[in-house]
Amino acid sequence: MTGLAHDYLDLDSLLSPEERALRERVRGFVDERIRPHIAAWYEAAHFPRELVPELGALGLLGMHLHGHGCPGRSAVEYGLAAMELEAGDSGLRTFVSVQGSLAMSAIAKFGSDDQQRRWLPGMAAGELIGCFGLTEPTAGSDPASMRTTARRDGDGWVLDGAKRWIGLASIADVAVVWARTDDGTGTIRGFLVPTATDGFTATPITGKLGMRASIQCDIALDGVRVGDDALLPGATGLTGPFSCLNEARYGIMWGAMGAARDAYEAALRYALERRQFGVQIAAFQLTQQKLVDMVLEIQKGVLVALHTGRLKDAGRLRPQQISFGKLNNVRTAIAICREARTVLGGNGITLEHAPLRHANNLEAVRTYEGTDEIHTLIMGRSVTGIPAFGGAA
Ligand code: TGC
Ligand code: FAD
Repeated sequence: MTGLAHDYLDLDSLLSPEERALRERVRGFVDERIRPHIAAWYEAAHFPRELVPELGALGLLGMHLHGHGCPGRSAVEYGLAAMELEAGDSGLRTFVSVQGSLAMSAIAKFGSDDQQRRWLPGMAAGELIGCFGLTEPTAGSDPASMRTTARRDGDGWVLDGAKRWIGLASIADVAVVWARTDDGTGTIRGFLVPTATDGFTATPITGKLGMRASIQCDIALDGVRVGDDALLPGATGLTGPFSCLNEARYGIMWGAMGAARDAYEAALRYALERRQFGVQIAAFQLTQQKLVDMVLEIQKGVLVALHTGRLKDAGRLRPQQISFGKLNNVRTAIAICREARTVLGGNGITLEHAPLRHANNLEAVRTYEGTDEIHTLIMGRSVTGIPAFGGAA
């Protein structure tokens, strides 16, 4: 292994000392608290809930939000943290993403002062957990077709419907639920539903072939009665939830490169040790081509993420530009992880090595927060001016 093996173009030189220091802190946490246990957690389909307060203490929950106990770090720092966490496992990055970018973002962007005071400090500390319910059994890529309703009832609201694939719901204290109101226009609004409310049930989805060290649930909303103080006052229409998706999609473009880097490094280490036909397999031209292709794509993907982060920190990032990084980096990361698995031969099929675990996780990552197809169509609409989502688009 040479000096160029880990950062070929010296992209580190594009980071400030503070950014590098934060990255090293998260990397150290992943090495110490996640790496030694992740294979066992993954096999047992176990989410290590005990890490949640530690993630809070590290300042990783709602880390780019300001006020109410949130750390107020930059978008680039958030991205670097996401990259390190996902080098450990996508399940841990997705926890931080759902808690910080989705649930906390919704409260920070659209909540009242009272709502922010009630929920954000505890969520930033990891004492309270939030989830974000947009997707439904029959409304995935097309949230505009959601059927969950919010009916005015005296001073409050009654929610009825179902949500599917909702991260953390069974361990959450509060659910951000998006529902169609009966105000005559059917406008979509967001509600902060304490999960202990009668009629709210979350059931973990089992049998997953990826994202096993994390929790996703079916939610049933059966006459869930909440007060008017549960309504997020600042969000009207789909722009509300979509603005939160922007935050999560941004983090994902960094995270995917973390998984890819970890898979590449596993392949490189193995190729330098493993011998066949009397030589290290790293001495085969075909193996070197695989490793070099990985280096090319990881470095390009990190550059895309870093540039996107700098645009975000400058307040110049447009949602359509986030689709570039989400689509490119996740698609690329899956290809890298699968190629890395081939370098490991049969041993790569086991949980002893990370690449196939990462690839399986990334199947979920490429699906949530907008599938490859949806981000292609968002970019296609931006390039041509023509929506091609089908239906009434
Ligand atoms: P469309 O007509 O395009 O837009 C409706 C309104 O929303 C506005 N808007 C946005 N605002 C902010 N950010 C964005 N990215 C926005 N995209 C659209 C838009 O301007 C419009 O506003 P207004 O005022 O004119 O009404 O909406 P559409 O219904 O045609 O949908 C377009 C499409 C397909 C792009 C959208 O539905 C979509 O993105 N679908 C994908 C769904 C998705 O990503 N779901 C994610 C669920 S959460 C999750 O997966 C968590 S994973 C865990 C983790 O993050 O780790
Ligand atoms: P569908 O929308 O049914 O898509 C099926 C296929 O059809 C896909 O290939 C899709 O790209 C394609 N397709 C759909 N529309 C078009 C089109 N117009 N043109 C071309 N192709 C199209 N949701 C939440 O709200 N909160 C969460 O916390 C959350 N966490 C998740 C965690 C995991 C692990 C997973 C797997 C999902 C999670 N989701 C969450 C849901 C996720 O956002 C949806 O799975 C995703 O939006 C896709 O919806 P769908 O699964 O219903 O697929």
